[in-house]
Amino acid sequence: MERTLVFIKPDGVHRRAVGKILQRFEDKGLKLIGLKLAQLSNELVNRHYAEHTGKPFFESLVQFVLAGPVVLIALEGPEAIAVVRKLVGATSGLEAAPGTIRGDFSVSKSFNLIHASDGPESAAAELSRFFTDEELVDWTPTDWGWLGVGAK
Ligand code: 3AN
Repeated sequence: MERTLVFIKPDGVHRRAVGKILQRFEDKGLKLIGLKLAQLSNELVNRHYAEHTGKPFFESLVQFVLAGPVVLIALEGPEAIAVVRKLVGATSGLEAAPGTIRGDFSVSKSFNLIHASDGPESAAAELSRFFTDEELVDWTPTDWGWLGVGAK
């Protein structure tokens, strides 16, 4: 079982796509364990995108993510990190496959609606960057068994 961090970027919030995006994760069978709307701080966004510092798109990326609230989402499920990345699709909406979130909602490299952790280390770091331990809720969905979670 894995946990991963997703946030819907300001374009997704402004475009009123929050419900549709959350639905994709619920439909797949992932468990929602954390959810909140937040206006991120400049400091937090800079820390989050630190690996892109100095790249040509860095300043516009930071301004874009600061340009409205984001919806922070923590999810749990079998192989959740890779499963969520597949649901999200390739970075550019121009390249992302139809059926993925970016493939269905984006025609842009930068206005691509959503961030998702790309590995176990970033998932752990990002979950603790955006949620306190108390904000992550441990619970068992009643349909977990019917989704085959835990089955061989
Ligand atoms: P992903 O979000 O698919 O993991 P990263 O981590 O390579 O992609 O990039 C982080 C964010 O930086 C992307 N979600 C996108 O908003 C922005 N970005 C990445 N590459 C470009 C680019 N070539 N032009 C504009 N924005 C970009």
